[in-house]
Amino acid sequence: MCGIVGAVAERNITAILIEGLKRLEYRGYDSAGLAVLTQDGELQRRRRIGKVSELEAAVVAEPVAGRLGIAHTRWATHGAPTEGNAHPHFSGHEVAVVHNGIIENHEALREELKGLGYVFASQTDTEVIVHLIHHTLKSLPDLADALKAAVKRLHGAYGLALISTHQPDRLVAARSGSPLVIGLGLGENFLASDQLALRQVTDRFMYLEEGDIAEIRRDQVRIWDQGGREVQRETVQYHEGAEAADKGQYRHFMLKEIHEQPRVVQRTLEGRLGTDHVLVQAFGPQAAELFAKVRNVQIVACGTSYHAGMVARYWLESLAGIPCQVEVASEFRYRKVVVQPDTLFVSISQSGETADTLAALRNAKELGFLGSLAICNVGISSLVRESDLTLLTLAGPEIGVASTKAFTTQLVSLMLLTLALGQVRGTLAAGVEAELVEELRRLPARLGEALAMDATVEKIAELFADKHHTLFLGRGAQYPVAMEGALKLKEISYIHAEAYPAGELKHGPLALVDNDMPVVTVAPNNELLEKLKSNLQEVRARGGELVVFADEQAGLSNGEGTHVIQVPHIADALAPILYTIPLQLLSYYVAVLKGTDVDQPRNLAKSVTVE
Ligand code: HGA
Repeated sequence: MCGIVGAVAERNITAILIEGLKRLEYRGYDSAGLAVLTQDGELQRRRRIGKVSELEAAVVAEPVAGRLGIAHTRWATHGAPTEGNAHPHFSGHEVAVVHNGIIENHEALREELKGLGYVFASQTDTEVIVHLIHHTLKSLPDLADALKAAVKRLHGAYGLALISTHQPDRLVAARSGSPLVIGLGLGENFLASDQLALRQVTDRFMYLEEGDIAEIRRDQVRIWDQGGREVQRETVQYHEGAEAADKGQYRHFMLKEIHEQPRVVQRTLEGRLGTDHVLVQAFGPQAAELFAKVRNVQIVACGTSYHAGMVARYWLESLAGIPCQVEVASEFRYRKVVVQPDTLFVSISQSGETADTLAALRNAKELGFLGSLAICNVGISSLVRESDLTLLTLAGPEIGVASTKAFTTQLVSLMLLTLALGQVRGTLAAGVEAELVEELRRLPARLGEALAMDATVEKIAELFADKHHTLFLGRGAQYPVAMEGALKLKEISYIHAEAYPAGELKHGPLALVDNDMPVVTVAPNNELLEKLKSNLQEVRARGGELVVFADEQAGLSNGEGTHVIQVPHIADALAPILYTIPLQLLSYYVAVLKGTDVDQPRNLAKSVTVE
């Protein structure tokens, strides 16, 4: 996905821009470029398709130096990945822009600007921004003023940065739906879409908020909020340990990664939501065309990713009315598969190098699928390179072998896919997309509330420490959540755990229930609640001890042998994401009590690149 870096300093900033882009490479991209204002007051640009190293080589071959500049790694949404479509884009060799996100009304703006005499050099939506600014500068000569006026015309999502030959001492930036952070130096300042890009030059950061406009000079930063009021944003000092390679205040990577979920879910949503709908182009330039033809979905994945796919099946069929099949990759790749016409092949993998999933994708290419989509956490992985479309989960590096934040960001991505397919196919019920987009925006805060259950779950974990077997029950889309809960417990505490759809209990597993076998249940407040309550009675009647994670409005309370832990209320469709959190915490605390190697459980590896 795109990255932005900008700098204003008293030294040459070209190397800083390139180093910043390199640090964002993990996000995946197809081309890179930079624009620098030279000492002669000229805008000079270098762009290359492929890696940042290609861009670097271009700069070595034809050096460019200056004290003000912007740079970008592009992941195409509008227009093919060509050098001409790579950012920065120019208007009149006076203004340059880099942009992350999607301008939804670019066609109308393009026509309007063509009418004003502007000639377009690329197929991108981004180019309308730079001509619009150029035009606005004629009546509002200050770059920040022009940006404030111009963003009112932009619909969609953006994080953008601009420089102009007329105000060579500053860069300006705007954030709406795509993150931006200012890096504060001594007599020099920087901008980036992720603070990771700037850590070689500073450890002090100022995060822009939604709707903010910033003017960044060497010795001054000014910010205006959505309402146009000048505001101060807090300066945050970066401490080593706040990032992936360090556990920081946490005892294990797994606990740290569980607690990162509100932030990474937020990041996975950024730039992908319009006012009341999902931005279909976030899946790639050909997404809308391809999605319009999809009549079936085949999901293939392994382990935790397979459980995410199982949840998506409930969503795709119940919300978008699109038939969906889900299969573990190691089975799919070796059996003779009958492919329904117009089926989209969706693979899900944290690393994008999972051998079975990759092999399944390669087989799928021979089988007549309509196209392929990868949902993946690593932008430069084989799975991403070999799929037609990609949606990256922006979970950041996951170190704990037992997957946590990768799973919840996969779920979020699959909900975006459900809404995008339903939108393009016109199969969503009225109002559903707007309502779920609103709920998705609230999701990071709700996950934060669920994390506040930490201490309660830690206490309940004691019940499991001396047990050898556990059952997990769920119904509907919570059944795969129960499967994921059981997998987590198995993986890190080595307690045997099985998940069943609650209705299956009486068809066999009930025979196992006694007071030595705790039964964990996820019980959101939906139409299946009453049925679930009967299933719980069946367990209690056999002396089984119940641990129930229940909606605060579910009307379930503690009783003998029944431990009810209240979970904040949430829209039913998103409940699988929220209920995952207490189950992750439960397995974590049970493992800690048992003293196992939480982050590197025996016999397991993080990225399963072998068959
Ligand atoms: N829409 C712009 C920027 C794409 C982007 O943000 N990708 O992550 C383009 O296609 O150039």
